[in-house]
Order: sequence, then structure tokens, then C-alpha cells
Amino acid sequence: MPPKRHLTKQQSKRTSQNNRKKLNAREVKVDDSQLGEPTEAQVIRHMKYQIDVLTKNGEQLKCHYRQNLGALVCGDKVIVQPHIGLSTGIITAMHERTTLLTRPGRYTDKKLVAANIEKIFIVVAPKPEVSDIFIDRYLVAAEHFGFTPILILNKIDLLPRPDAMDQRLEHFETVGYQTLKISVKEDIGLTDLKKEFKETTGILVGQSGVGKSSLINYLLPDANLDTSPLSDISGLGQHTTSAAKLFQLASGGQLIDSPGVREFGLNITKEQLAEGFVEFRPYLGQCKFRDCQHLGDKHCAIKSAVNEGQISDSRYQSYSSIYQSL
Ligand SMILES: Nc1nc2c(ncn2[C@@H]2O[C@H](COP(=O)(O)OP(=O)(O)OP(=O)(O)O)[C@@H](O)[C@H]2O)c(=O)[nH]1
Ligand SMILES: [Mg+2]
Ligand SMILES: [Zn+2]
Repeated sequence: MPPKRHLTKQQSKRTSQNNRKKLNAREVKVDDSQLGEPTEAQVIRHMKYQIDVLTKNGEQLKCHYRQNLGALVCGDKVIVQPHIGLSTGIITAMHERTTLLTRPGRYTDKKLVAANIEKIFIVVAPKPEVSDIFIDRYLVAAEHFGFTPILILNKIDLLPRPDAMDQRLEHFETVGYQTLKISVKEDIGLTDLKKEFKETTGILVGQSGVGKSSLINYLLPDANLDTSPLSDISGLGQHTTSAAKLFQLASGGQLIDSPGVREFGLNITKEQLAEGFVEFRPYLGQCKFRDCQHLGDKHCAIKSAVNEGQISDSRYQSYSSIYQSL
């Protein structure tokens, strides 16, 4: 057998770009006279070479798009022209985005995750276990990109007592974040949670196996999304969901299910990181040195606030370790 060819990042990027061009070229051979009226629509899923949209009239179309539009992502509001008599179409324009969630990609510095979202629901569970820094990364992203974060503890049916994880949640409540405790399995706390989905576009994020798709299935039984138990060996989720997908809720809101991640990478500068810790803000600009990195300098206003108990040790540790990783 010939040795396996290892592609460099550049090569794989080029190969995938070429494949995409080929595919688009193949599909684009549609006579414009076969196209219907331009219609408002929203991207509900972006798979490798295909984009599913939902039109204002509730029609679902498989689409390709004009290259000059740039990358499109779940949540994007677009104009499509349906192919008459088919459930396909072409995306011809995109409306300006109100918000955009991105993270560093494997081959690019920015991978789009979702657009036009207002709330980010950070889903955690007693199992798989989660660290505070995992949550803090999402909170920083929420502050940076301008979403309202809500921390959801699912699977409370697995806890020995209802208050078993209260302290951990209180820690985030003290900083000012809303938290909710639920069990999708035993239908606990879901009425309050549903209120948070009304008249807004939200995204469910978190580790694999915390129950994001299970929650969508509870809200929309017809969605019939795949879910899987945690791995017996690692105790971790099995990365069941592979692409983000947007759902219309009966209450009028929209909710995006997203694939679980091991760690949420941040696309921000070191200065933006400090801004992303909301309770640091009153102290920023008060350090002795203008370029203070808040990593333990004696004359650092943030470090003093930590020493005086105004900022928690855990949040400060998250800051330091994310800082090192940027
Ligand atoms: N005990 C308990 N198990 C739950 C609850 N909600 C979901 N699960 C289980 O958790 C496992 C993982 O659920 P999924 O919905 O696949 O998790 P996910 O977050 O979508 O995972 P990925 O798609 O891999 O990111 C499944 O076996 C669910 O049945 C709950 O409230 N309690
Ligand atoms: Mg899932
Ligand atoms: Zn400082």
C-alpha cells in the first residue's frame, strides 16, 4: 500500500475549496427562467456543500449560493429564488447580520457558528463533568459578541439532592448571570425555561452529551433528532450532532441546536478578554501600568480586587489560563 499522503493545512483547505467549486459549478447549471420570485428566507442548516433554508412561506429548500456572498451560516437571513416546481433554490443575497458567533477553525482563524442570535444557552450537566473555565469561555464569548448568556444545568434528576450543585451555580449568579435547573428526562423546570425561548433567537451550546438535542426533541417531538448515551469508557458524550440546525418553536421563538465541543476556542484579543469578564470592568484602567496584563502584578487593580474578595479566585484563574492560551 502506498504511504498515506498527509496534506498540509493549506493543501486541505485548497482541496476543499476546489471540491466546493466543482459542486457549485455542477449545480449552478440552472436556467434563470426557471427561477421563481425572490423570497425572504433563513438559513436553518449549513452542511458542507448544501444550505437548507426556510422561506417566509414555510417552505424548506435545499440551496446553493453565489460565491460572492461569502460564507453563510445557520441563522443568516437571506433572499432566495426557488427553482420552479422543485424544492431547491439559489441564495442570491444576505441581509446584514445583527450578531455573529465565531470560533477559531481548524484551517481558518474564524469558523462561523451561528448568526443573528440574541441568547446563548450554555447547557451543563452533572454528567459529563464540566469545569468552571469551560463555562467562563462561553461567558466571555457572550459578552464579546453581544448575546445574553443563560446557564442551564440539565439532568438534575441525577443529583443526590436538588441543591447538590447550588454552590457552583451561585458562583455564576454572583457575577450576575441567570441560571436555571432542569431535567429533560423528568420534565423539571421546563416551563420556566420555555419562557426564555419566546420571541427570541437562541442557541444551545455546551459539551457533547449534556442533552441539547434531547431538549429540542422535548420541545419539538417531530424534530426526531439523534441522541446518544455517554460513552461507558470515557464518560463523555459521543458527538452525535454534527451540524448546527435552527428550529422554529411553537411559541414564536427560534432555537439552534449545535454540535458539542471539548472546549470553546475564543477569537479575541487579550484586551478583549479582560473586558469579557464583566466584574473586571470597573477596575480596568486603574492598574498602575497602562499595559498591565493583570497576571499578578503588585500594582494591578484586578489582582487587588481578587485579594479583597471583590472578584472570585475561580474567575481570576479562568482569566489567567485563557490569557495564556490566546
Ligand atoms: N438522566 C438524564 N439524562 C438525560 C437528560 N437529558 C438528556 N439526557 C441523556 O443524555 C444523553 C445525551 O443527550 P444528547 O441530547 O444526545 O446530548 P447532546 O448535548 O445533544 O450531545 P451532542 O449532540 O453530542 O453534542 C442521552 O442519553 C440523553 O437521553 C436528563 O434530563 N436526565
Ligand atoms: Mg446533539
Ligand atoms: Zn492589572
